[in-house]
Parts: sequence; structure tokens; C-alpha cells
Amino acid sequence: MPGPALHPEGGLTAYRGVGFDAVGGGSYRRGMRLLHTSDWHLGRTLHGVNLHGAQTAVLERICELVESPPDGIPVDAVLVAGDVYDRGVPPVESVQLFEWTLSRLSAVTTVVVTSGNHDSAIRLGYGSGLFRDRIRMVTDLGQLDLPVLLEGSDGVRAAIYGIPYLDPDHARVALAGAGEPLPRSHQAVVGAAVGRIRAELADRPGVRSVVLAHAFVAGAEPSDSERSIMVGGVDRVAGTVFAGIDYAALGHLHGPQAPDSADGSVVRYSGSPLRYSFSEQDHEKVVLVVDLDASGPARVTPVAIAQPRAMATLRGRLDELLEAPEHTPAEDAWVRVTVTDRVRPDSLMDRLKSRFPHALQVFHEPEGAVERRGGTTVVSERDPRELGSDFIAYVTKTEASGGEVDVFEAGYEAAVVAQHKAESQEVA
Ligand SMILES: [Mn+2]
Repeated sequence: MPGPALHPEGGLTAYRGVGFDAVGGGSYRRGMRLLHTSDWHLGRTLHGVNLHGAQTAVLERICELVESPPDGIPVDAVLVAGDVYDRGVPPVESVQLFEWTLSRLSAVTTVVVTSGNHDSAIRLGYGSGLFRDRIRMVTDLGQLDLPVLLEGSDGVRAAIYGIPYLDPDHARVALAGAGEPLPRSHQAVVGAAVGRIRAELADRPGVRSVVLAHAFVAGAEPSDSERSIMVGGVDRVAGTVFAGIDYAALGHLHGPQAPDSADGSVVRYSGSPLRYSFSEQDHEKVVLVVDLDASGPARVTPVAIAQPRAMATLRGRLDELLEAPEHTPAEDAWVRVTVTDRVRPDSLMDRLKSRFPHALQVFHEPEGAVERRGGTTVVSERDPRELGSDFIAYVTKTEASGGEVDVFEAGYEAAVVAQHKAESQEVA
């Protein structure tokens, strides 16, 4: 059987040597080039709006970048670090969009995909045993130390490892081998996974190492559109867990960012290619172009992904909102509005929509109203401990004690485990 996904010079020769480093802005160099993206969340809606068209547009843009890189330097692999789908059973149009994207990308490059906390690993992994060479789906932790081996130009070689999203309750046993289960934490299971990868790498001197992972790295900033992965009160891993790895391509957080990491190890979140909450209205959405030479740190260049529709947050009295010229740019945007009239205006949504047809959320906060403790909004992204504490305080009219919150959290985690069990039995 041929080695996995090794493509020496074939297929991409048309691009070689024709360009200049317009993306990186430096002089022409060419070793190994990767395109890192994550958190596509196909099937997601935005306050009830179907985003399929917007998702098609951004994936189209990613395909174009790979097919015709702006500087002519070909992409050796596309890395998708989890949360391909927004939920375990995605809509059929999302499954079709993913297949269309995979076929288009794999016609010109290698694609490595891992599962995130929103994906059903088994459903996303369908076909992983059938795909060869150009497509590697890593959704099973038994495969995390089986690299995709790539050869770029100038003799630069890379081993790419995918770590699927690790549920600590399952992975602490699966990764412990014959020994005692690992501590029940993301830090322990991701650390063990990277440890296996480092051991495999020890036999590959001179090969650059790349790891895909779906995790919350300490110090990074969340937004309102990630679902909590809290376990035992902690959801973070240290960026230094990837020590010894040349490039860690992360998924989970939706804003592009560079958390702290060990020396010589470059760790990045590409973020989602589309804005999935108003908290992301000022994010510039990107994919990351990553260039690796035979030695030295990975060079990372963000490439902007134009958003199909802008987002805006407006506040004011209804008559001002409907007339002020400065709100003209918001007329075509997805809009969240807070109306401050003393009395809630009649037909508020209809009137707003006459100027802002894409208004998605409307709040009424009368000017001068006494500041009161806001009610609790129950959304899936909220920290369950905080939510429990708010709930207990609301019901008992006193602050929740640590013990009460512990009981709430244990109940929450039991429910999550039961749901996962139900989902995995359903496919059996
Ligand atoms: Mn995500």
C-alpha cells in the first residue's frame, strides 16, 4: 500500500515558480505551504436566519484561494480543525456543501479534517476508511499518531497529525492504555495525545511537525458562539502543551488569535470563516496561510475572507434610528437594535424592518429606567457553573453556595454524558 497522502511534484506543477510572495510580503521562498481553517459550523443559523448561502460563499472563496493562490505558490494541504458541522445530524444541504467543498479542494491538494465538539465523530468520519491519498478524516483517537506525510519543494517534509475533539470522560480511559485513567481534564487528555505524537515524531528527524487540535487554550478570547466544553469547572489547556510541535492548527474559538506557546512552537486559531454572533461583528474573518521552511518558525499570514453581509449594533430612540443618516450603512447589515423610547413603540419590529430589513434582534431598554439586575439568558454557550449560580440566586433570593453550584454542575454533566450516550447508541 502506498504511503498516505504523499504527493511529490504531481498535479500542482503549473503553479510552481510562477509567482512572488505577495501574500507574505517577503522574498520568494517555497517549502511547505498549508492553509488552516476551522469552525465552519455548516447548518448553523443566526437568530433564525439560514446561513447556507453565506456559508457557500465563504467556502467558495476558500476553494478559490487554494485553486489560484494570489502569489502563485501552491497549497500543499488544507487543514480543517474541527466543527465542520454545527450539530451531530446536519441538514442535507450542509452535507452536500461539505462534499462539494471536499471534492473541489482534493482535486488540487491534500485535505486533513478533524472532528470538533459540535460534530458527531462517527457521522463526520463516514468514509475515512475509503478516502485515500488526498483526503484524511481523523475522527477517531486511535488515529491521532498516524500522520499524513507531505513533501513540499526544496526537500521540506512535514508530518501532519490530527487530534479529534477529545471528550475527557472517554479519552482519559482510551488514552491511558492499560494504566489508570488519566485525570479528568482537557489538559490531561490533550497532553497525552500530544505525548503520543511526540513519540511518533522521534523517529522522523528533520521532518516538520503539524498538529490539528480542537481545544480552548488558556489566555485566548472566546466569543458568544462557542458551546461550553467545561468539565470539572475547567475548560482550558495550556498553550505549552504543544511544545516541540512546529505548528498547532487550532479550532474551537471563533476569533483568529495567537495564544501563548512554548518557544519555537507556533500555535494559532484561524477562527471561523463567517461571523456567528454579534459579539464577532468587529472580527476580521480569515484563513491562515502557513509557510514552513526546512527550519525556523512557521510563518503565518492571515488572508481576509470577505463577509457576505455586515453586522451592526444600533441603539437609540426609534425616530432617530429610522432617520439618522449615519445608520445608512446598517440598512443592508444584520442588525441588533436596542430601542430606548420611554414607552415601547407600537409595531416596533415592522417599523425597524422598514429601514433595516435584516434586523434580527430587538431590545427595549427605556431611557432613565432604574438599573435592575438583568434576567438570566439561557444560551448554550454560557458557562454552566455561572448559569447554575444565577439560577439558584434567582430562586432562593440569596447568593448560591459553592456546594449548591457543585450539585448543579454534577447534574449538568450527567445530563451531557447521557445525551452523548444516546447519540452514539442511535447510530449503532
Ligand atoms: Mn466551533
